Amino acid sequence: DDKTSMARGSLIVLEGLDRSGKSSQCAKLLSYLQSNGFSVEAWRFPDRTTGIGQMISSYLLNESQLDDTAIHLLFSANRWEKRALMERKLKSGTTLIVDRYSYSGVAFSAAKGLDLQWCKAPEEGLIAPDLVLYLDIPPEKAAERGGYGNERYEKLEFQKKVAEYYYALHDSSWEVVDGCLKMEVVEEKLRELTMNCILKCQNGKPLVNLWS
Ligand code: FDM
Ligand code: MG
Repeated sequence: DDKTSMARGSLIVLEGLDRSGKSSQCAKLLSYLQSNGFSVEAWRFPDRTTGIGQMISSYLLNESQLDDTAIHLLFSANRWEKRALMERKLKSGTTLIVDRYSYSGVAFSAAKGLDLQWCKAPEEGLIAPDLVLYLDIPPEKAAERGGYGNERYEKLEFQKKVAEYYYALHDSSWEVVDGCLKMEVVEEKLRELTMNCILKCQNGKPLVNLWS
């Protein structure tokens, strides 16, 4: 019937270290897709606007302390509280460009010393991204880019560990893009990969859950 023949949107996630260019590239991709007539929204995790998101934000700003396990589960819960809306958007044909997702969730917590498999468990059942665009940049290079802010995790030694765990999580949904290339070159590559993905999803690529 008509409902099933409607083309779905794509779940496209940008991942990478702090200062890898994710947020700028998300904004560029959003306006490119909008100007080409696509139904598209930009999301980000953590979503600091919810109750859980506010707890996460105060933790990141060092205004509160939380057990590593507890904050890991809050980051995950922050995705779970958006899951139903995410599925509705995708099924109604809207593409979502998401700045960070489960891969950040696992890589950052594992870098603190939590077990990798344990970190992955609460993400199971969230919607799997159709495409993960990983902006690859050496941690030292990222640190040089105007410096980090004052949030927890924005330190070179920690970012090096995060990078190692990101590589361990790399799967078939990933496209690694050299984040050291000129901004316009990165932008063009992301556009191309995104358009391919949107077409595949429109042509019936099924929506599946993590970790597949
Ligand atoms: N972060 C982000 C996590 O530790 N776990 C998560 O699940 C997510 C989504 O939060 F340092 C970390 C990554 C980063 C910090 O992210 C805030 P932004 O993109 O700088 O707001
Ligand atoms: Mg940050």
